[in-house]
Amino acid sequence: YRPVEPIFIGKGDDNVTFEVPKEYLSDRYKPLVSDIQSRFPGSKTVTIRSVSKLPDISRVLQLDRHDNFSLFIPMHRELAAQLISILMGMKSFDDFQSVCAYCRDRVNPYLFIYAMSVAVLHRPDTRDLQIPSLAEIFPEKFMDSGVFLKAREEAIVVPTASRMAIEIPRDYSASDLDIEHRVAYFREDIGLNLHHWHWHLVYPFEGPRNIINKDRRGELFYYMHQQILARYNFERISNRLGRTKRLLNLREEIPEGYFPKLDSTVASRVWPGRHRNAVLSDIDRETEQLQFDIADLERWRDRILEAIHMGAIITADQLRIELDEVRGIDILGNILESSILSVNRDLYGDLHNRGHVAIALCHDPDHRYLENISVMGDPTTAMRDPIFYRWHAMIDHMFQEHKNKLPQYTLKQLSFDGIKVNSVEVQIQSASAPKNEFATFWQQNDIDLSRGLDFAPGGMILARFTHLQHAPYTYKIYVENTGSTVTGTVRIFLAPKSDERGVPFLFNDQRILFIELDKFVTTLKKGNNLIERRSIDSSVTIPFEFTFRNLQNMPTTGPDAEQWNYCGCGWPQHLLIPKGTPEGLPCDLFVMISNWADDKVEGAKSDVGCDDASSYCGRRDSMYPDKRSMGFPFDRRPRQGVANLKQFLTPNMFVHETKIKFTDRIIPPSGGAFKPSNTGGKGSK
Ligand code: CUO
Repeated sequence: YRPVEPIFIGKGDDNVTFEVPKEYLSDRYKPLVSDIQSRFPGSKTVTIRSVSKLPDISRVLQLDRHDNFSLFIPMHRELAAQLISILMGMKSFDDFQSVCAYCRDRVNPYLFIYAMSVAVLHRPDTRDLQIPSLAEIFPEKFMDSGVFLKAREEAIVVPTASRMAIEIPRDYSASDLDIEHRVAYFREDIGLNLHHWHWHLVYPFEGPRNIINKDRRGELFYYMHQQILARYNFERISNRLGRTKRLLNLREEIPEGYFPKLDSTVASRVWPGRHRNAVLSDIDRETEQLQFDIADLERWRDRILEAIHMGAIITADQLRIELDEVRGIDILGNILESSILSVNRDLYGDLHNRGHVAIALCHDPDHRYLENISVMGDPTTAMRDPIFYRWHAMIDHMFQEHKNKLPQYTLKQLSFDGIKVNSVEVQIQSASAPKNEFATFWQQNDIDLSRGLDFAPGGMILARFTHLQHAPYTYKIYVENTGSTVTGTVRIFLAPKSDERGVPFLFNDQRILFIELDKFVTTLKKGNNLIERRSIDSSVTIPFEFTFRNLQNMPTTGPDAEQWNYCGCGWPQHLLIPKGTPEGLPCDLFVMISNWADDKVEGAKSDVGCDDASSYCGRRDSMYPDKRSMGFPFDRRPRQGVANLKQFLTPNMFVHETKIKFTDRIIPPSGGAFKPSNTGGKGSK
């Protein structure tokens, strides 16, 4: 049973078959067992033993194997939650593996992989199992469907040793007639979409409460998506586009169309597109037991805004809870998303999730054409569509309304007595490169499709994709400490200096465009200190090998393997720096050192095996490792009298003008699949 193999055997070893108990086989396959076994001669056999009592999965089977699956559709996520509970409830690893094998050929594949991935991620006995990259299990969700026809031809005709990588065209989803296409390289980036899928895998909004209830998950929902928007707007400004506009009027035509060119092999359908000027409608689809109106979305939005402006929400038990500066954003995040931690789903509804659904089904709101969800209905694909950012801009604005009501940070809260940042430098790894200039360009890399495409005669089939990349660099931060030895948190951010018209930003507009580049703790001795930090060590990103989980190079079992799973969540290193412009996009590089004594979190574990991307993804089994509000110090309006960034600065902060210079050249893959040409890896410190 090859389709099961990639889940549990991480080495890309095709010679493994799973021998499942006969009663597990579906009726269709029972007579074919010996024939199937004979197709894999000499393979290693893993015997699955039967569990004493098979769980009842009849409800989970209500989603047909050939339907699409959307986490945003309540019925689907309820089924997923049920399967997650079943898998989490298996007492031993053997039982868990056994029930997975039982479900594998019965349950909808998308639903199965999602529920199983959540379970693997959260079960204590499966942490050392490696989940292959979703881009390998379901490559159809990440690239132009045209690639698969070519891959089939290559697999069938050409012997493995002579195969060539199949290039994924760079401009396959639209032409330059659509100005939004200028940022398609970002929206359709494989690593970016993998990050989003992983984030939602680590932070599901429905399922067993012990899985959902992670420290500050509501706040992280706000912050991670706020940073997505800031980064998207940075890319837009790099490409002479205006910042994304909120989707304010839900009854107006939506000017942005999107045609993804993705096929679903599971659902045997192409993913629907959305033509220009589409209009949202009330949704009433019996098969998915899905019925809600645009008026519901408007009502929820207005109720939440009213709560924000009143500064308090009403719980289901009619209690009033203040949206204060410590817990307010977290409560609001769970309400707005919404997750099962929402304190009152009856009153505040399910705004963000249902918005995804209304957009994802606007081409067939009553199911008359038997069409499936579009890309907005799936966290794996949603970020491809320009409307994702407009919808999230609307959601983010609501969060900002709350933030605007909070007290401004005082000078005391922002300062760090005795600490002065004297200078900051950025240097890319090239002796001839000018200081304080980031360098971006295109890079090609390969991904193995053979796990997700079950072609005979098998073997590796590479797809070659082109993505944005930057030259690795080092920060040098010069700090003076007039007191005794202290510990500080270094916070590094970057924002464009000017808006889409070339007009310098006012602080209050620029602050929400600052993207976090790094955050780390360091010791500052008395006197002068030089802090050096490499871009590849960023607390925001995961290295290229984590994004694509290079199966050849990765541990498959043991404690080392554990971190690879959780670490699938993280901004891709290759997108750490936005594209910039050929002449060099002027930016403000901001560095702040805050007092770790005020930042540290009692109970935050420091050695949890996966701390590569904690800024956006948190830390496994640990409190979020920074007590300050996420986005600090840019998450609130500035104190009175601060109009620009310079006026905002206290001595423990420093701003340096930098440029991002983009060169329109493509660096080819540096020999074989997955090898990053210049990103290194955190393990190589
Ligand atoms: Cu991540 Cu709308 O939440 O997609």
